[in-house]
Amino acid sequence: MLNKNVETFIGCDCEYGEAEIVLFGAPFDSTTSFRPGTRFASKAIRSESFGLETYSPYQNKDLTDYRIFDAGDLELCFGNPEKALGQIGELTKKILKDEKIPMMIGGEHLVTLGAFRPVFEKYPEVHVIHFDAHTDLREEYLGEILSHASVIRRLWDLTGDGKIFQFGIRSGDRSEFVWSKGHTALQKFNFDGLEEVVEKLEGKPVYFTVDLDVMDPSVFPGTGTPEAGGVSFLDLLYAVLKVGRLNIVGLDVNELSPVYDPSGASTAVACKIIREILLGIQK
Ligand SMILES: [Mn+2]
Repeated sequence: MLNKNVETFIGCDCEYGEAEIVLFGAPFDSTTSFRPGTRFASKAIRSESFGLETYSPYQNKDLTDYRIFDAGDLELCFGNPEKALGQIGELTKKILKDEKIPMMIGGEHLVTLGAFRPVFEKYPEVHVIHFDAHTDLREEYLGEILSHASVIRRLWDLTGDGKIFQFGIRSGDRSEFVWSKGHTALQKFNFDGLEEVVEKLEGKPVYFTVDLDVMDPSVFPGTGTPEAGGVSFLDLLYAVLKVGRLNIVGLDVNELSPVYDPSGASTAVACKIIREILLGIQK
């Protein structure tokens, strides 16, 4: 029998109606401050995912045992962040309405705001776990409040104090670190304290956002704003597995820039983390 040429992330080929998780790409990088290119990430990730096995020896689970639908990429409006965020929000809203978990592949980190708005609408008590090298807490960046450098601050506008838990952070303006005190829980450099946060948030709805630049540039150089002093692949993997125990109601992985990945290794790292996240959130 012949099949249509439709490329999905490896092992994510169930029908929409049956899916528990819906994967989609948000190829948007209009507010990237340093080196753009994340708009190419979701396509590269789908294509390179076929270099992976569907089976994870870390978790003894296989993607083919689960119901994951890959909706492909949104066609987003470049140059108009609010419009693009609206498009992301509409799709996320539909997925949530159908009682499925949206998992978005960015794109630059601003796309998180688009997916988070309808998640917050559905779960006003939602908490956020944020892995990143950067605080992303600026009130505005170069006069723009919608920026990949201010995305977590925009999430805070919605959630208020005490709901956002940041890990791996090692870069930001001094004022962002000062501001974070009392507003977010910010763990510098690593995942210390994650276990306690996971215990505290057990059973509560959680949105999980992973900026892949949380990893060290020696592991993951293919990103727009590389930041030395990051975590290893295994650090991130074990952290992801801890977060996977929670009631994840929406999530995203962002900031791979294939343009800066001539060896393909960063894309391979991104694919593997996505596989482990998809398997890790299965109960
Ligand atoms: Mn970052």
